[in-house]
Amino acid sequence: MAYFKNIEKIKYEGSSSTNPFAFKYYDADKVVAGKPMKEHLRFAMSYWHTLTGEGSDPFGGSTMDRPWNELSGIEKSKLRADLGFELMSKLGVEYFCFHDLDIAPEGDSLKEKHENLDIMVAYIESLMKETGIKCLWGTTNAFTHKRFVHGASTSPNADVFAFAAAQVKKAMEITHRLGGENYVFWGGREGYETLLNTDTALELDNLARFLKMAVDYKEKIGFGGQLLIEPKPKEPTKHQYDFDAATVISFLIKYKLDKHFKLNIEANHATLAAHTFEHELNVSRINGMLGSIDANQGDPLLGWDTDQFPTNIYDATLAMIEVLKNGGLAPGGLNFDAKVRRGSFELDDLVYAYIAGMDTYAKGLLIADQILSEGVFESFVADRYASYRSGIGEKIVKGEVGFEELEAYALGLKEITNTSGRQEMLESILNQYIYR
Ligand code: XLS
Ligand code: NI
Ligand code: NI
Repeated sequence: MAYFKNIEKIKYEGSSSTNPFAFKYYDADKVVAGKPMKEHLRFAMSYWHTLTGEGSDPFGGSTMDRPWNELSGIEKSKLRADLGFELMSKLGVEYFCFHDLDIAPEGDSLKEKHENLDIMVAYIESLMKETGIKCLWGTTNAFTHKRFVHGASTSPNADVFAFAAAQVKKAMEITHRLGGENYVFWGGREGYETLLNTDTALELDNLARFLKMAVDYKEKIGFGGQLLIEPKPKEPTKHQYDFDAATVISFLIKYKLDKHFKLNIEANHATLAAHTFEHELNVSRINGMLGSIDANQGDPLLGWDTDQFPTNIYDATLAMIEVLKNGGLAPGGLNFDAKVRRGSFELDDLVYAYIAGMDTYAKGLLIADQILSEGVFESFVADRYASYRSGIGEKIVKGEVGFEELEAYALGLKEITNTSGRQEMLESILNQYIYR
């Protein structure tokens, strides 16, 4: 059955098209920097925001007009899956990402939860076969249910730690069965509200113990997917342990887990951490840890994770520069961890939202490719650091001098001359690339 009745497969029509149901920049098979756009971007649908989000906020309930509104149980889950796969097929989105709780009803016990998952995994498997759509990553929802009120692997209650372990075990098994290319750990409620009731040292050790168990189990079942951690500084807890890329990387190194994980960077989480998105991508990339992206955007006037569809070309361009420099994202990809606004409650709004997000990143990719192939910024940067390629700078880089030699050198200096950073000139060149 078709739920998007009046919508055919969305096609690329070019930037002058006025058809709202067409791509203006995303041309899946167009070759850019040596490979088709779709291989650079590896777009994924977020199961939760797209299929289970209801549009509620702290002041009001559901607004979304969805064909499953009157249904419950497995029937509801199946309808959601059908609609999701129709949407992805029509958009040409080749991957999806999911939490265990998104695809099947929770049930009254862990056993029932597992059984519901098995039914839905078989169902989704058949839709994947029919459509050729693949799983980018799976994850676990260990934050919605009240048992996770104080966290999951960082809960003070060992029973909760055990329950979360059972949940991740199962979620990893089903991700493996669905051919998932990655498995994500977003902290959920792994953080704290007040030091007055918290043993942070034990909680962090437990978080590391939990991740080590996940690595061991992954190896045991032969799951070849990449493990990813998704940093976020706050929300739902005031202090999330996985604050930002730098914090997560040093945590992983401290607990000797760094060889087993990469990072899934979310744009809105970067801005909540008071960083730019490109900063978080850059920190991950230069440490060899950039694994995947949750592409969304926040609202500069609101201080929470609004998870909006990305429409800012400037940000997408700077992000795609990092992705290209990273040599791509695979086996990661670009997941739209984004939801339509509460007022955009019709099914067509989902289509408009994905078109907007996909076009934004496609345009970002095209601009980033031009920037990198012309090398303007790179040659500026290379010149700026020229002092480290000869003379005293070269000796510093090669480790040939220490404080004594540097003092002797500095004593001989007459005057130190700096050159301008030319920020405004560079920003103006960037605008030229974006607007030309
Ligand atoms: C929440 C996170 C979440 C993860 C998956 O803020 O972004 O959606 O991506 O658990
Ligand atoms: Ni996310
Ligand atoms: Ni988020």
